[in-house]
Amino acid sequence: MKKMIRAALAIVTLIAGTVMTRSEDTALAASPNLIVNGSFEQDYAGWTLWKSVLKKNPDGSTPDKITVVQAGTWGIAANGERVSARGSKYDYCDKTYVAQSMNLSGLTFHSTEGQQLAIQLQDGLINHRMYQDVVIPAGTATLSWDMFWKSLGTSTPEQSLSINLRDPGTDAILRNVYTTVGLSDPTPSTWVYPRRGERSGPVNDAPMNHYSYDISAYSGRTVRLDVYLRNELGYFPSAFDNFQITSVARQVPTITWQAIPADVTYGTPLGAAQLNATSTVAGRFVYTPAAGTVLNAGNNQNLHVDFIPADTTAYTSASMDIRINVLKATPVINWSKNLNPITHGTPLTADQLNATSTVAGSFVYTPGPGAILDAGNNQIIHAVFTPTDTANYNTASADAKLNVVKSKVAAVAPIITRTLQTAPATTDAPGKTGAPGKTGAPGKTGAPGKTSASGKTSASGKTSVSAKAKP
Ligand SMILES: [Ca+2]
Repeated sequence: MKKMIRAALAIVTLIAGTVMTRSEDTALAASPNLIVNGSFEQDYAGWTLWKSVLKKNPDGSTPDKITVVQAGTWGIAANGERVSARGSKYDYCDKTYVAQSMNLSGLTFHSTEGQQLAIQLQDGLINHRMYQDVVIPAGTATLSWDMFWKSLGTSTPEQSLSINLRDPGTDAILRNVYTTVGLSDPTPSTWVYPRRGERSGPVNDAPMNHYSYDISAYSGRTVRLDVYLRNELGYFPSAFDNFQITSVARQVPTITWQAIPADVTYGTPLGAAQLNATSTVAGRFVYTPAAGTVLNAGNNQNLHVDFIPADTTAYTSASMDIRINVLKATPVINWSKNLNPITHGTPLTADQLNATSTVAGSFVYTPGPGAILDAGNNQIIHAVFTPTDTANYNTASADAKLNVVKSKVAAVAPIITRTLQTAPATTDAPGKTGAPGKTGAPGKTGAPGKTSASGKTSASGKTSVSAKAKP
């Protein structure tokens, strides 16, 4: 009898599997389901089944699950199949046929994807799990499935069904996606989930409900999708089909930046006029170099921006580079356009050659310091400024006008010079050398009157000497 049932099951499975494969292909083409065999068309391929008794052994150790007394069945039902209370069902966890002991006359199950669905017929004090590890690529991710459950317990803690995302390494619960009662999960679902009895449909019918949950928070990692059934009471049937995790890859945001920013002059800090990238996606921009930076003069300098989207689940980061030209700055020269007049003969000094600049450097003037300009108005003095930082500054020049005026002091000066040159005539005054009482003895020469007359008529020294030689 058992062999016949097994054979019949095998045929059903084969037929169902054939039909389902086509359906799966269609589904895969339409939606990239990341779950292997999420609709149980290949029985439990891709899934790991597990069970364990709730209570510890008397010595505190966990009972070997292999030796656990059968208290529930991980079975597969065909669409529309009715599992009777006293029927036999193949248990894919223990790999044996198990007589069912539901307190109903039976349940009719409905697949929502393909021709098969998973059923769990709890009827004893035991935990059951069904899980598989799923690699979720970066992007947005959604977990959805169809489910039926029917608690026949009398108080909620004794029977519960939860669907979790777990860490494949530690098996720790990352996220409780769904639960019928509050397990001691760290992050209870925010779902308004049905309470006991709400899933009860028509007698002996197992209607499937659809569930969907955003699990984008776990994109980019591997998670363990886990169905966990806890039963400390009695009968607790459930059914599952069409598990799907779909992912939408992150998109690259579009960044727009003016391709060629206008040239700037050295000394201009980078600001909104240059660092003005935009995106159609919300996020923030990080520029290198940052705003406020003063670039050295030079062409084709790189400006880089990194864009960090606000929604890092749906969008990738992005970056962009553009070039900018920084022109040399021309130093500002501060110098009076009209210098204070000087008097002719006054050499140029720092009083006139006093241009300044806010930039370090040196001035060369033409004419330069010490030069004496001819008298005249509006004479041009030219200044050339050479900056110390020739990499970032141009040389610069400026002109100033200077009036050089004649003065009265300057006109008298030549006369003074000539007076000094005739000084001997002054010293050989006739009164001294030609004094008749001294050089000319009145009794001998008898011509004092000539000498005296000579000294009178001429102021020259020669005249006086001549008078001496005559005796
Ligand atoms: Ca199915």
